[in-house]
Amino acid sequence: MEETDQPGQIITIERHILEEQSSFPEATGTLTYLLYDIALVGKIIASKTSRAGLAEILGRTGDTNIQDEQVQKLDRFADATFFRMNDHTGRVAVMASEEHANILPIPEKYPAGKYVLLFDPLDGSSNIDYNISLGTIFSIYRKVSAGRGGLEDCLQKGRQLVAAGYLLYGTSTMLVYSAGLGVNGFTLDPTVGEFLLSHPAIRIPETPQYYSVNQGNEKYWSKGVREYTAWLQGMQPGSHSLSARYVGSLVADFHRTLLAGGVFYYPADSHDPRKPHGKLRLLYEAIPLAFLAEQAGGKGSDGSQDILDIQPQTLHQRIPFFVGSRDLVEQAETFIQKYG
Ligand code: AFP
Repeated sequence: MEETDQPGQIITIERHILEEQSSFPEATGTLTYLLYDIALVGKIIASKTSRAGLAEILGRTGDTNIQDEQVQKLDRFADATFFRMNDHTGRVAVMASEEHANILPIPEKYPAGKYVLLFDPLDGSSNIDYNISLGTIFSIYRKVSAGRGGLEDCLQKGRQLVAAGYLLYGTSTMLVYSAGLGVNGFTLDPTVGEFLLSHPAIRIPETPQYYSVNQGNEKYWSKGVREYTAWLQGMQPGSHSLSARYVGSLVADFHRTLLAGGVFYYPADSHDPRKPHGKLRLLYEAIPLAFLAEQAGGKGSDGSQDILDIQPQTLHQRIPFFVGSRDLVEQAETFIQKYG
């Protein structure tokens, strides 16, 4: 038995990341430090979200972001914190945020590093006023361009990911990440301010429990998606009979899907001209979560191909997204192929 597997051992995130680093003999430690930086950003955002009910940060700024959604103050804080904590370290070459139209270059006065950092700083922010879980999603790639880092570095396929993960600000704050060696989850112990390994080697359970979709949009779905949903509900012989759960906060819905088994989907709203490709973003949401799903034995798809094989075209591209237990995601592909 490895030292880290002994019952009663307390594994901090630092220790875990460092131990994983030893599996990569060529590692310089830069990624390790970058992951620490992200864990620290998560603690800072968590300290704010836990006070989100207080008047000082409630309410909207009145501006809209690049997706035409209302920006709330907490989003701004999370976005600025993510950038500021990573702009000067010499580890990152370029960043891109769901909140900004264009890439975020590293200021000239700081050295540019070898990694590319993409983030959705505070996902599910329309839920802030209702005290519902929020999340931060991040992806890390290697810089592929010759310069200090540009658009080309941000538009890489999911197959090129070095690491990805999310922070979930729920009843506890969790950090779940994978650097390609499986998925591990850490829970923040607020009394000591440290993330401790609570969910080692996460695998999506064999038996799925829930399907998760905004069924209010059913009128917009294609026949394939409607038939698939009926199949998930057990309305066809031999099919599953799953319960429905939907928070409307992607990280929370994905986290439950990862731990309980099942499928989350935000399909194309084929009959709604406002959302022909669904709502979720390929770069900031679908790719990192598909990567985590695959690392946990599951899969992510747009309904016809693996999300990780899709070449992103633009920073804010939206995509239909099915993620979770592999067989359920493949069933979605089968239904969509058959009925459209
Ligand atoms: P907000 O950040 O505007 O709350 O959007 C959250 C989100 O992008 C994602 O977290 C949810 O899965 C999805 O939207 C929910 O969208 P619907 O409200 O259309 O179901």
